[in-house]
Amino acid sequence: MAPDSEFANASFGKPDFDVVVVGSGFAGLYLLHKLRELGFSAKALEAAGDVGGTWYWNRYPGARCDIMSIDYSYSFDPDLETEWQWSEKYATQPEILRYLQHVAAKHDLRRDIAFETRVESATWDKDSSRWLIRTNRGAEITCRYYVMAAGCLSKPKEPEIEGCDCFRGEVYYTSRWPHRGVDFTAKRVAVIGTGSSGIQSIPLIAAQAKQLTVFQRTPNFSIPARNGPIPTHRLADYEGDRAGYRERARWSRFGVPIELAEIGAMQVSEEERRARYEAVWEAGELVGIGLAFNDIILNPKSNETLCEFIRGKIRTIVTNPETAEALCPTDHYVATKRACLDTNYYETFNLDHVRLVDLRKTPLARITETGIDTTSESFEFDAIVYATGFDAMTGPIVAVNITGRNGVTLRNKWADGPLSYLGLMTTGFPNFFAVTGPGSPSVLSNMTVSIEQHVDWICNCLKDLRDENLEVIEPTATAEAGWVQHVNDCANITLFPTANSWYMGANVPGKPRVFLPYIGGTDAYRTACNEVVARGYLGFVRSGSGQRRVNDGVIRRLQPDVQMLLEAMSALNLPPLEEMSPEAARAFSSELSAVRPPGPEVGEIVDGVLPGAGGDLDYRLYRPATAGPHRVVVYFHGGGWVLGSHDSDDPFCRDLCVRSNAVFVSVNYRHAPEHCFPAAAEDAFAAVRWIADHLETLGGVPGPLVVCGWSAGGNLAAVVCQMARAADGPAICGQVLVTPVTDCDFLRPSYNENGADYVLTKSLMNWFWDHYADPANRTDPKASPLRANDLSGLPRALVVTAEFDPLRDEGAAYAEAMASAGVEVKHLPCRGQIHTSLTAVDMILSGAGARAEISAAIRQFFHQVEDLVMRNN
Ligand code: N01
Repeated sequence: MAPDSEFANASFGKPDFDVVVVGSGFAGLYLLHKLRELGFSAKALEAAGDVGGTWYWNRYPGARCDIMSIDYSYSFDPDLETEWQWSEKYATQPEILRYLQHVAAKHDLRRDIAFETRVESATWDKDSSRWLIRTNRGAEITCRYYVMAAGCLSKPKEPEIEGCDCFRGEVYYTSRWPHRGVDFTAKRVAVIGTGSSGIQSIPLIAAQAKQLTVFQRTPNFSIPARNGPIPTHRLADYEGDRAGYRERARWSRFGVPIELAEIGAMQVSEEERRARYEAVWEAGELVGIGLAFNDIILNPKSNETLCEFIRGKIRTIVTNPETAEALCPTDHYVATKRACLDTNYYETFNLDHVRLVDLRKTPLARITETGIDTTSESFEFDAIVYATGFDAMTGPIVAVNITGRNGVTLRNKWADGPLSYLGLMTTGFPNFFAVTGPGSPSVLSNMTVSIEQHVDWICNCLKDLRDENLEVIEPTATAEAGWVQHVNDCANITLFPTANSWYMGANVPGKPRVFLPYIGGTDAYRTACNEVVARGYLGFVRSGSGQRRVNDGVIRRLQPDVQMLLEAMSALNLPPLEEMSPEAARAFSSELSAVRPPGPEVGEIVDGVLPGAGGDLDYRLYRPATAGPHRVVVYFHGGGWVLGSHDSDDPFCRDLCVRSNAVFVSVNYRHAPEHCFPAAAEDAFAAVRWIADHLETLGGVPGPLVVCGWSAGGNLAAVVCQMARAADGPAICGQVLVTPVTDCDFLRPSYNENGADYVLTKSLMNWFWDHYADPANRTDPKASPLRANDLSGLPRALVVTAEFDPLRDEGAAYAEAMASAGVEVKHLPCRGQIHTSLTAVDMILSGAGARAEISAAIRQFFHQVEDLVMRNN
């Protein structure tokens, strides 16, 4: 190790090093190499006695990678790819450690690593713009940039079991396994914990021990690794074009270049579903689990089919039915806790000397001098193995006492959960970086790919600072808050937050329940990081040499699924509707509608015809599956008065029908340009009148209606309310206007901000208006309801607007105007949504919250009526 005197000059002049790196695992080694290459002076501080990080400490029997070896390796050194041959599909810990030792030796990295040196504190000194690092060896080191590359799973979690210290036999932790190895021959052994470490080690411990007892609190999903030679097709793919293979990995969802499924689990027959799951089971690849279908981590029903498939396998393998049942996970969706790859894990429980103790049934009471007591039994052991996991992601970072500007510690700043920009930096801690920190894909990706991306980004950032004569970089508070929001938005459309996993911090008592990694994908993440740089380090303040460059902003403002949809649409290069004839545009939008998910099942769908203002109009009625009669909502579809029909918003109507438990009658109306203003408005009003008169025939409850509409349909719903007020009926108890057209004026800011990029464009709105109404008619309140002289006395309203919609401001203006006129109005602005996204049921999952609020409002409108009736009786 390096002598401490090396750091003696700490507080004079130049810092001791440009960069201090903590850790010498995959991340620390590459960082050191890259920094050197760029001419930065750097020192790595490592608590262990040698390189390897995770693979230095986790030496328990059976420890292997669970991403294929060829993928779980560096790509920065092309020679390494040919000079190192992996012996197995999943390399063992000793082989991975040898690989890292080889890399360290090849690039002569050890000379810049201080081993057995644990960083205890790091303090930012604003006057000198330097970090002061203190180690357990009493050394003080100064550096300009401080990088934590200490791994995500490197701080073991306390077992939190009473009596841990009093056991007199042998005690082992999978995360700190003795280098000499352990011989369990003829011993009675206990293993506590059935995560990846337990699942990998249990079969090998069982192979040696006289008796093995596994204490399981929560069963985990595991699939057979089918270890052996690297599959030939994959090897051929890799060896055929190594550079291309690596590049595909970099731009893949999880850092492994495999094909993503394009279909949901519920969209295929049971036979096909089973066939795909069998293929996953046979392939023995962790990333394959979530890729059998594209909605495994999104849709509970889809996920449950895979859960049940794996449970079926467990029941087939494990011969004792009670043990099999105890091994079947039922408390979480598959993949929401890190799933495992195993070799003979479930088979091990068929051995006579192996026993499973289900701690859910008989909880662990305490560790005794001779063994373990559960609430119902006392066990005696020669050895206890703790495979109880880690204080993941944040644990290793806040284990160091890091103090940033104004004396704020990172531990305090992150007390309610980590706050970071891109998972790389955190506001208030200038020049401090984390590799694969919380808020980055890290543990949800192939770590080696994510590590290389982070190291490259950090090193390029330092180089850019140097090239621009700058020294200090720090994210802005806005950028950080925006990224944290985006990380949560990504997590919240998945099933991940439902599990008590270490991803959620749920395994450590008292740790805040926050989803720690970024689930948006390594590809999307890389794009965001690159974009930040391309936009002049958006979201950062950079300073030095008398300069201060502030580039405040948020890198991702759209909801993640909306962003993905826009990217997919942009890749399709769809022709603009406004360049088509109305007939062609109608045909085209019908084609698009045909491929969308169908929406939920309703009790009944009835198609019918009702008399409009100028002839018969089609309608489609959606009835809830619950016992009727139900209250009735009249719905008007979107489509700029030109496109669409009574069934064109089918998934949206189904969804609202189920959620609000009301009958929805979606009514067609005459379209422009064949029938211009005011045909649509008159039809809409005629339909509401007819429905009000036929409520009982339609299976509805007599009484007031709610009217609802989206876009141009929202316009009609608003207009109908004004017409009903003027005509003194029919009775309407609520109006729901979803991203409505309320005015013909294009001058509001949202038209400029959102007029080009978010599906509904300014030019398309022009096209719609041009077809619908002559300029002279557009200011008529029946076309522009915002223009009505008097908005008082209108029904209660919910107005829903989308942040990235040209119509946003006119919707908001209508809500405001009605409220000023005394109407009870709720305005629901939807962050990160576009004009078309709220109706995209089962495609835009982030819109589900808004649809829940719409339905709640509808229920509320009807409740208010019922309350009134009750009071009057
Ligand atoms: O830790 P874990 P791990 N009483 O947290 C149980 C990576 N990894 O070391 O779920 C009783 O998953 C706990 O029970 P519960 C991989 O990402 C990769 O196994 O909290 N039981 C659980 O069963 C992995 O996810 C590989 O109810 C207690 C277990 O201990 C991550 O590291 C190999 C308990 C802990 O499981 C962590 O895996 C190994 C208590 N007081 C690890 N406290 C590869 O294959 C905890 N438990 C690459």
